Amino acid sequence: MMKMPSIDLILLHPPTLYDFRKRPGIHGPISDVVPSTPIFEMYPIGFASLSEYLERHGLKVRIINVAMKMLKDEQFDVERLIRKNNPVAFGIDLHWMAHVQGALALAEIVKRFHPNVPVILGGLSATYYHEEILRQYPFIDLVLRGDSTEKPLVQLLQTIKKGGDFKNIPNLTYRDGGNRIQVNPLTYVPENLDEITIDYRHIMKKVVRYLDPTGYQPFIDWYAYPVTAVFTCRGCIYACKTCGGSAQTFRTMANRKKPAYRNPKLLAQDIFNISDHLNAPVMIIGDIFQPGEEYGFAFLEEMKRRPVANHIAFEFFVPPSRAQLEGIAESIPNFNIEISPESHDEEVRRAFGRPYNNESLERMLKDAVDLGSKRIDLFFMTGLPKQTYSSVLETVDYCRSLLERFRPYGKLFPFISPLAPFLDPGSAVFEAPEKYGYRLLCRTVEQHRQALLAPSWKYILNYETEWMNRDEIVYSTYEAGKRLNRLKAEFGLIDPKTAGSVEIRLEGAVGMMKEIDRIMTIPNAVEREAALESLSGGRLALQHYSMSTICEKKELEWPTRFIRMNFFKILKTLLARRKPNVSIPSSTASP
Ligand code: B12
Ligand code: SF4
Repeated sequence: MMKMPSIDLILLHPPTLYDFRKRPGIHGPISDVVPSTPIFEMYPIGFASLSEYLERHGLKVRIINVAMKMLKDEQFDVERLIRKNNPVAFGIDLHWMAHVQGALALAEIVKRFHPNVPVILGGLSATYYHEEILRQYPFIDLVLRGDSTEKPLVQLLQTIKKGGDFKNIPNLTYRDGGNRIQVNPLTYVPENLDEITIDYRHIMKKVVRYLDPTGYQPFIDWYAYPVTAVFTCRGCIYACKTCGGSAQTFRTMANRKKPAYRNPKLLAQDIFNISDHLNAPVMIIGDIFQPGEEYGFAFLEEMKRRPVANHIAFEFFVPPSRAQLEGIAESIPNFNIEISPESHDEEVRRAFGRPYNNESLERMLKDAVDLGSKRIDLFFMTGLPKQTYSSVLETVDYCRSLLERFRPYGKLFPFISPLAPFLDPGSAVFEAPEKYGYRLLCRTVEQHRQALLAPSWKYILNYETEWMNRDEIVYSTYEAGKRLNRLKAEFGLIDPKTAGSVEIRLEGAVGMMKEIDRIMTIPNAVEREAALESLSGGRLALQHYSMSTICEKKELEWPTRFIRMNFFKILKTLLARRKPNVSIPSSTASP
């Protein structure tokens, strides 16, 4: 008799490049300002809401972060993992385009061992390329589109289990009996996020159920630095030109006409739940004032009722007013700020789509310092419209002027990183590159997949601009990184030892990139491959030069308490039965 699967859905998170443990390559500083390594081992936060929602609707779900398992254990056998698991369906994220090679490779393995088990792809990039994916890759059966797939996924799994027609499942693209691609309308687009929850208590329970802390681990250092995130929204009102999550992109790609927000009281409750269990920082994703001041202040009022000791990090899309910052300071004892001016040059910033000038940015910095922000992170980028090599370096000069001005504060951290590896599919620039001065080097899924096999991030980049070619984007990034690193040491933001090790790695990376450039000019492919294989220091050196080359990962960490987990409370939660945090707490009526 055939054994019934005990799990309905296994969600797999792939590495960017499946063979990263074998293929030499410098993936570069593409992940230096996010917690992941360049294989982007962080799974989409939506895995957590999918798992919670599906389980609440009677389905059994397991998350396996394959990228993390491969990263942690050089010998980890992916094929064995896939072979021994036999769920009703496998789900793989192709959310970030950077995972295209890894996601397809993993799907192929799944299909090889389980030809009759449906393979579902989801995420923003899968949404953008849904038809092309089903046309080109027979090992993918289904693509579930949109920024919100919780409800359609329940329907899909129930249909797979009980049998039935796929044609009534919203957001689904599939092959019919005649092998024709059917695209169901993308009609499931929730207007708010009150039914959807990211609940870390749920994840803790699953870790115990499957005895698999690595499979659920969000990024490599998470257990040492268990930073968490809460979500205000899906979608965005802004129109940054290279962003695949802009208002315009979500409209055309995900049929979202306006962002969906989470009720501010539920948002506060999400933070309280985290704070009960973890003493680490919480990042609020999405500017709390994006939905309007009323939303931001309603959230802050709620937070004021129960001040939490955790460091709370706010990201702002435009500089908040003094009154807004005062509201934060009154409600959150330890607040941190993140903002991305992208460039010091107002013309570049405007061309990118950020609607504010340096005066308002600096006014905000001053207010935040006055009001006791524990730390302020400024993010700048290379590869922007109208940005030249010298403009990139002038950004570092601007950082110097800010550091001088706020020297006594000592907690202003500038970062610079490249727009890499890919220009976001579906972004305004991706759709009309010439209009914005860009030259797109990859357009199809296959082109991106092949690009990821290149030996250095210079050759992976899917674009260049009228103002900088790939060489200039790459080497201006390293040069700016070097100068910024020195600046941080000079202003005491990092110790000389850290600065020294970053500089050594950076110089090594540049040397290795140049060596790869030389090898790439060898016309004979076999000789070229052989030369790449024999690069000095081999694969390990290449890995080494891909990590923390323009800044040290630790520089990103917000302050945290020494004991980061409340083990007693965690144990209590694991033993308790729990109601999900999806309806508005009764003690707090709507705003
Ligand atoms: C928050 C955020 C982050 C957080 C990540 C949080 C997380 N773990 O998810 C941080 C800051 C770490 C981050 C990093 C990166 N990000 Co980001 N990020 C965002 C942002 C601002 C919001 C994302 C969001 O709202 N997600 C909510 C929804 C849409 O996704 P979700 O809940 O996770 O998943 C739902 C669906 O996507 C779908 N789904 C997802 N996976 C699957 C799988 C299956 C099987 C199914 C059925 C469904 C499904 O269902 C889920 C639930 O309904 C967006 C911009 C935006 N406005 O959207 C950019 C965005 C997603 N990021 C982007 C990029 C490029 C990156 C980086 C590659 C940048 C870099 N070079 O460092 C890294 C990758 C990091 C990694 N994987 O390790 C691009 C992606 C473009 C593209 N198509 O490739 C975006 C669109 C815009 C941007 N440029 O920032 N990011
Ligand atoms: S980069 Fe701009 S458009 Fe994209 S999510 Fe951030 S604010 Fe919105």
